[in-house]
Amino acid sequence: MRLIENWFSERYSDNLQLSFRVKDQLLSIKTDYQRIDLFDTYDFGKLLSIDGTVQLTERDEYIYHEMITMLPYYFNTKPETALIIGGGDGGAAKRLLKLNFKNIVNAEIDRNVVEVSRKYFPEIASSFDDKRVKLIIGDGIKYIKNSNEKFDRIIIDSTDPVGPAEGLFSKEFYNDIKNHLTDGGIAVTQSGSPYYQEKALSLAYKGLSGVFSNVKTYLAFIPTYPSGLWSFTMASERAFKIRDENVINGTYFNKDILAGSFYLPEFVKKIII
Ligand code: AG3
Repeated sequence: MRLIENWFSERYSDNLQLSFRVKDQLLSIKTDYQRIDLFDTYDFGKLLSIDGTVQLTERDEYIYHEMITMLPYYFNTKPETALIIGGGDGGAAKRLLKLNFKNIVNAEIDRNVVEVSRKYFPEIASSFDDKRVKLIIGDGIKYIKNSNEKFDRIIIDSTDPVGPAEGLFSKEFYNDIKNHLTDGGIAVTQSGSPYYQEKALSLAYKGLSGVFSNVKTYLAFIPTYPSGLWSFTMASERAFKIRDENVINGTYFNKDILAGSFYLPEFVKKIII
Protein backbone atom coordinates (compact mmCIF):
# COMPACT_ATOMS: atom_id res chain seq x y z
CA MET A 1 0.00 0.00 0.00
CA ARG A 2 1.26 3.47 -0.84
CA LEU A 3 1.27 5.72 2.13
CA ILE A 4 1.96 8.96 0.37
CA GLU A 5 -0.47 9.95 -2.31
CA ASN A 6 -1.10 13.28 -3.95
CA TRP A 7 -4.55 14.65 -4.41
CA PHE A 8 -6.03 17.84 -5.80
CA SER A 9 -9.39 18.78 -4.29
CA GLU A 10 -12.00 21.30 -5.25
CA ARG A 11 -14.08 22.37 -2.31
CA TYR A 12 -17.82 22.56 -2.97
CA SER A 13 -19.03 23.41 0.50
CA ASP A 14 -17.67 23.33 4.02
CA ASN A 15 -18.48 19.66 4.14
CA LEU A 16 -17.77 18.34 0.69
CA GLN A 17 -14.99 18.29 -1.88
CA LEU A 18 -14.12 16.33 -4.98
CA SER A 19 -10.59 14.94 -5.06
CA PHE A 20 -8.55 13.79 -8.02
CA ARG A 21 -5.54 11.58 -7.41
CA VAL A 22 -2.66 13.17 -9.26
CA LYS A 23 0.49 11.76 -10.77
CA ASP A 24 2.17 15.11 -10.68
CA GLN A 25 1.64 18.84 -10.34
CA LEU A 26 2.96 20.42 -13.50
CA LEU A 27 2.52 24.08 -12.67
CA SER A 28 1.37 26.57 -10.09
CA ILE A 29 1.52 30.28 -10.83
CA LYS A 30 0.01 33.39 -9.40
CA THR A 31 -0.95 35.87 -12.10
CA ASP A 32 -2.27 39.43 -11.79
CA TYR A 33 -5.78 37.97 -11.78
CA GLN A 34 -5.75 34.50 -10.27
CA ARG A 35 -3.86 31.37 -9.34
CA ILE A 36 -3.44 28.80 -12.07
CA ASP A 37 -2.59 25.17 -11.30
CA LEU A 38 -2.04 22.30 -13.65
CA PHE A 39 -2.18 18.66 -12.57
CA ASP A 40 -1.67 15.38 -14.32
CA THR A 41 -4.52 13.28 -12.91
CA TYR A 42 -5.06 9.54 -13.10
CA ASP A 43 -8.64 9.55 -14.32
CA PHE A 44 -9.08 12.77 -16.30
CA GLY A 45 -5.67 13.46 -17.83
CA LYS A 46 -4.37 16.99 -17.48
CA LEU A 47 -6.52 19.26 -15.35
CA LEU A 48 -6.39 23.05 -15.26
CA SER A 49 -7.66 24.78 -12.18
CA ILE A 50 -8.11 28.49 -11.48
CA ASP A 51 -8.25 29.60 -7.87
CA GLY A 52 -8.82 26.01 -6.83
CA THR A 53 -11.75 25.40 -9.18
CA VAL A 54 -11.65 22.93 -12.07
CA GLN A 55 -11.76 24.67 -15.45
CA LEU A 56 -11.07 21.85 -17.81
CA THR A 57 -9.68 18.37 -18.00
CA GLU A 58 -8.42 16.57 -21.05
CA ARG A 59 -11.03 13.81 -20.72
CA ASP A 60 -14.27 15.72 -20.28
CA GLU A 61 -13.70 19.23 -21.69
CA TYR A 62 -15.69 18.25 -24.76
CA ILE A 63 -18.95 18.29 -22.82
CA TYR A 64 -18.72 21.90 -21.65
CA HIS A 65 -17.31 23.16 -24.92
CA GLU A 66 -19.81 21.36 -27.13
CA MET A 67 -22.70 22.53 -24.98
CA ILE A 68 -21.69 26.18 -24.92
CA THR A 69 -21.13 26.31 -28.70
CA MET A 70 -23.09 23.61 -30.54
CA LEU A 71 -26.44 23.88 -28.80
CA PRO A 72 -26.98 27.63 -29.44
CA TYR A 73 -25.68 27.10 -32.98
CA TYR A 74 -28.84 25.25 -33.94
CA PHE A 75 -31.24 28.00 -32.87
CA ASN A 76 -32.50 31.02 -34.80
CA THR A 77 -30.15 32.51 -37.39
CA LYS A 78 -27.33 30.47 -38.90
CA PRO A 79 -24.33 32.08 -37.23
CA GLU A 80 -21.01 32.98 -38.82
CA THR A 81 -19.45 35.39 -36.37
CA ALA A 82 -18.82 35.04 -32.65
CA LEU A 83 -17.31 36.78 -29.71
CA ILE A 84 -15.96 34.62 -26.91
CA ILE A 85 -15.38 36.31 -23.58
CA GLY A 86 -12.99 34.32 -21.41
CA GLY A 87 -12.24 31.00 -23.06
CA GLY A 88 -8.47 31.43 -22.84
CA ASP A 89 -7.95 27.70 -23.21
CA GLY A 90 -9.22 27.84 -26.81
CA GLY A 91 -11.83 25.09 -26.33
CA ALA A 92 -14.84 27.18 -27.31
CA ALA A 93 -13.02 28.64 -30.35
CA LYS A 94 -12.05 25.13 -31.44
CA ARG A 95 -15.70 24.00 -31.50
CA LEU A 96 -16.81 27.15 -33.35
CA LEU A 97 -14.18 26.54 -36.02
CA LYS A 98 -15.56 23.02 -36.46
CA LEU A 99 -18.97 24.61 -37.04
CA ASN A 100 -17.43 26.73 -39.79
CA PHE A 101 -17.72 30.11 -38.13
CA LYS A 102 -15.95 32.61 -40.36
CA ASN A 103 -14.92 35.16 -37.82
CA ILE A 104 -14.24 34.66 -34.11
CA VAL A 105 -12.97 37.25 -31.65
CA ASN A 106 -11.76 35.78 -28.35
CA ALA A 107 -11.18 38.23 -25.50
CA GLU A 108 -9.33 36.66 -22.57
CA ILE A 109 -8.22 38.80 -19.65
CA ASP A 110 -5.31 36.67 -18.46
CA ARG A 111 -2.58 35.95 -21.00
CA ASN A 112 -1.23 33.23 -18.73
CA VAL A 113 -4.32 31.09 -19.32
CA VAL A 114 -3.57 31.17 -23.05
CA GLU A 115 0.12 30.44 -22.53
CA VAL A 116 -0.50 27.55 -20.16
CA SER A 117 -3.07 26.08 -22.55
CA ARG A 118 -0.77 26.40 -25.53
CA LYS A 119 1.86 24.48 -23.62
CA TYR A 120 -0.27 21.82 -21.92
CA PHE A 121 -3.35 21.53 -24.14
CA PRO A 122 -1.84 22.21 -27.58
CA GLU A 123 -4.60 20.41 -29.43
CA ILE A 124 -7.22 22.69 -27.88
CA ALA A 125 -5.29 25.95 -27.91
CA SER A 126 -4.23 25.43 -31.54
CA SER A 127 -7.51 27.14 -32.40
CA PHE A 128 -5.72 30.42 -31.67
CA ASP A 129 -3.42 29.77 -34.64
CA ASP A 130 -6.33 29.65 -37.07
CA LYS A 131 -6.69 32.77 -39.22
CA ARG A 132 -10.39 33.01 -38.44
CA VAL A 133 -9.66 33.57 -34.74
CA LYS A 134 -8.56 36.93 -33.43
CA LEU A 135 -7.22 36.66 -29.89
CA ILE A 136 -7.39 39.75 -27.74
CA ILE A 137 -5.70 39.79 -24.36
CA GLY A 138 -7.83 42.19 -22.39
CA ASP A 139 -10.89 42.75 -20.31
CA GLY A 140 -13.98 41.52 -22.17
CA ILE A 141 -16.18 44.03 -20.36
CA LYS A 142 -14.07 46.94 -21.62
CA TYR A 143 -13.68 45.37 -25.02
CA ILE A 144 -17.41 45.23 -25.56
CA LYS A 145 -17.93 48.75 -24.24
CA ASN A 146 -15.43 50.20 -26.68
CA SER A 147 -16.27 48.23 -29.78
CA ASN A 148 -19.11 48.68 -32.22
CA GLU A 149 -18.79 45.30 -33.85
CA LYS A 150 -21.79 42.98 -33.83
CA PHE A 151 -21.75 39.21 -33.56
CA ASP A 152 -24.19 36.38 -34.28
CA ARG A 153 -23.21 34.60 -31.09
CA ILE A 154 -21.62 35.89 -27.89
CA ILE A 155 -20.24 33.18 -25.66
CA ILE A 156 -19.42 33.99 -22.07
CA ASP A 157 -16.98 31.29 -21.05
CA SER A 158 -16.21 32.61 -17.59
CA THR A 159 -15.04 31.31 -14.26
CA ASP A 160 -17.40 31.35 -11.25
CA PRO A 161 -18.93 34.75 -10.36
CA VAL A 162 -16.27 35.70 -7.83
CA GLY A 163 -13.14 37.75 -8.49
CA PRO A 164 -12.35 38.70 -12.10
CA ALA A 165 -15.54 37.10 -13.49
CA GLU A 166 -18.00 38.85 -11.20
CA GLY A 167 -18.75 41.59 -13.72
CA LEU A 168 -19.55 38.94 -16.34
CA PHE A 169 -22.74 38.15 -14.40
CA SER A 170 -23.97 41.75 -14.15
CA LYS A 171 -26.97 43.38 -15.76
CA GLU A 172 -24.89 46.22 -17.12
CA PHE A 173 -22.65 43.78 -18.94
CA TYR A 174 -25.64 41.85 -20.32
CA ASN A 175 -27.00 45.10 -21.65
CA ASP A 176 -23.74 45.80 -23.49
CA ILE A 177 -23.85 42.26 -24.85
CA LYS A 178 -27.32 42.84 -26.24
CA ASN A 179 -26.12 45.88 -28.16
CA HIS A 180 -23.45 43.80 -29.84
CA LEU A 181 -25.66 41.03 -31.16
CA THR A 182 -26.85 40.93 -34.74
CA ASP A 183 -30.57 40.59 -35.44
CA GLY A 184 -31.72 37.24 -34.01
CA GLY A 185 -28.31 36.73 -32.40
CA ILE A 186 -27.85 34.68 -29.24
CA ALA A 187 -25.76 35.22 -26.11
CA VAL A 188 -24.90 32.25 -23.93
CA THR A 189 -23.19 32.03 -20.59
CA GLN A 190 -22.12 29.23 -18.32
CA SER A 191 -24.33 29.65 -15.25
CA GLY A 192 -22.87 27.31 -12.66
CA SER A 193 -24.04 24.26 -10.79
CA PRO A 194 -27.74 24.55 -9.93
CA TYR A 195 -27.05 22.35 -6.92
CA TYR A 196 -24.07 24.10 -5.34
CA GLN A 197 -24.16 27.52 -7.01
CA GLU A 198 -27.76 28.62 -7.02
CA LYS A 199 -26.56 32.19 -6.94
CA ALA A 200 -24.61 31.91 -10.19
CA LEU A 201 -27.65 30.53 -11.98
CA SER A 202 -30.06 33.06 -10.56
CA LEU A 203 -27.69 35.96 -11.28
CA ALA A 204 -27.32 34.84 -14.88
CA TYR A 205 -30.97 34.02 -15.44
CA LYS A 206 -32.42 37.05 -13.73
CA GLY A 207 -29.78 39.39 -15.11
CA LEU A 208 -30.34 38.19 -18.68
CA SER A 209 -34.13 38.27 -18.23
CA GLY A 210 -33.91 41.90 -17.17
CA VAL A 211 -32.36 42.72 -20.52
CA PHE A 212 -33.51 40.15 -23.10
CA SER A 213 -37.05 39.10 -24.08
CA ASN A 214 -36.15 35.41 -24.35
CA VAL A 215 -34.00 33.50 -21.89
CA LYS A 216 -33.55 29.74 -21.55
CA THR A 217 -31.51 27.61 -19.19
CA TYR A 218 -30.25 24.19 -20.19
CA LEU A 219 -28.27 21.51 -18.41
CA ALA A 220 -25.43 19.12 -19.03
CA PHE A 221 -23.63 16.40 -17.13
CA ILE A 222 -20.04 17.45 -16.46
CA PRO A 223 -18.36 14.95 -14.14
CA THR A 224 -15.49 17.19 -13.03
CA TYR A 225 -17.58 20.26 -12.10
CA PRO A 226 -19.37 20.72 -8.77
CA SER A 227 -22.23 18.19 -8.39
CA GLY A 228 -21.78 17.04 -12.01
CA LEU A 229 -24.92 18.92 -13.00
CA TRP A 230 -24.05 22.11 -14.86
CA SER A 231 -26.17 24.89 -16.29
CA PHE A 232 -25.90 27.23 -19.25
CA THR A 233 -28.25 30.10 -19.97
CA MET A 234 -28.87 31.61 -23.38
CA ALA A 235 -30.67 34.81 -24.33
CA SER A 236 -31.97 36.45 -27.48
CA GLU A 237 -34.31 39.17 -28.63
CA ARG A 238 -35.86 36.64 -30.98
CA ALA A 239 -38.02 33.74 -29.68
CA PHE A 240 -35.96 30.54 -29.65
CA LYS A 241 -36.63 28.21 -32.51
CA ILE A 242 -34.55 25.26 -33.64
CA ARG A 243 -33.53 26.16 -37.19
CA ASP A 244 -32.08 22.82 -38.21
CA GLU A 245 -32.66 19.44 -36.67
CA ASN A 246 -30.01 17.74 -38.76
CA VAL A 247 -27.34 18.23 -36.20
CA ILE A 248 -23.76 17.12 -36.34
CA ASN A 249 -23.14 14.76 -33.45
CA GLY A 250 -20.50 15.73 -30.97
CA THR A 251 -19.22 13.33 -28.35
CA TYR A 252 -21.91 14.56 -25.94
CA PHE A 253 -24.15 16.70 -28.10
CA ASN A 254 -26.73 15.19 -30.43
CA LYS A 255 -30.29 15.77 -31.59
CA ASP A 256 -31.83 14.40 -28.38
CA ILE A 257 -29.63 16.63 -26.25
CA LEU A 258 -30.64 19.63 -28.38
CA ALA A 259 -34.25 19.09 -27.29
CA GLY A 260 -33.81 17.35 -23.95
CA SER A 261 -31.36 19.67 -22.21
CA PHE A 262 -34.14 22.18 -21.66
CA TYR A 263 -36.15 19.83 -19.43
CA LEU A 264 -35.39 21.12 -15.97
CA PRO A 265 -35.85 19.39 -12.62
CA GLU A 266 -38.27 21.15 -10.32
CA PHE A 267 -35.56 22.40 -7.94
CA VAL A 268 -33.81 24.08 -10.86
CA LYS A 269 -37.03 25.72 -12.07
CA LYS A 270 -37.48 27.16 -8.60
CA ILE A 271 -34.12 28.93 -8.83
CA ILE A 272 -35.09 30.76 -11.98
CA ILE A 273 -38.60 31.92 -11.17
N1 AG3 B 1 -15.14 27.85 -17.40
C1 AG3 B 1 -16.22 27.60 -16.46
C2 AG3 B 1 -15.85 26.76 -15.35
C3 AG3 B 1 -16.49 27.00 -14.07
C4 AG3 B 1 -16.13 25.87 -13.21
N2 AG3 B 1 -16.42 26.11 -11.86
C5 AG3 B 1 -16.00 25.31 -10.88
N3 AG3 B 1 -15.31 24.24 -11.13
N4 AG3 B 1 -16.30 25.62 -9.66
C6 AG3 B 1 -14.64 26.73 -18.08
C7 AG3 B 1 -13.45 27.03 -18.86
C8 AG3 B 1 -13.41 26.15 -20.05
N5 AG3 B 1 -13.21 26.89 -21.23
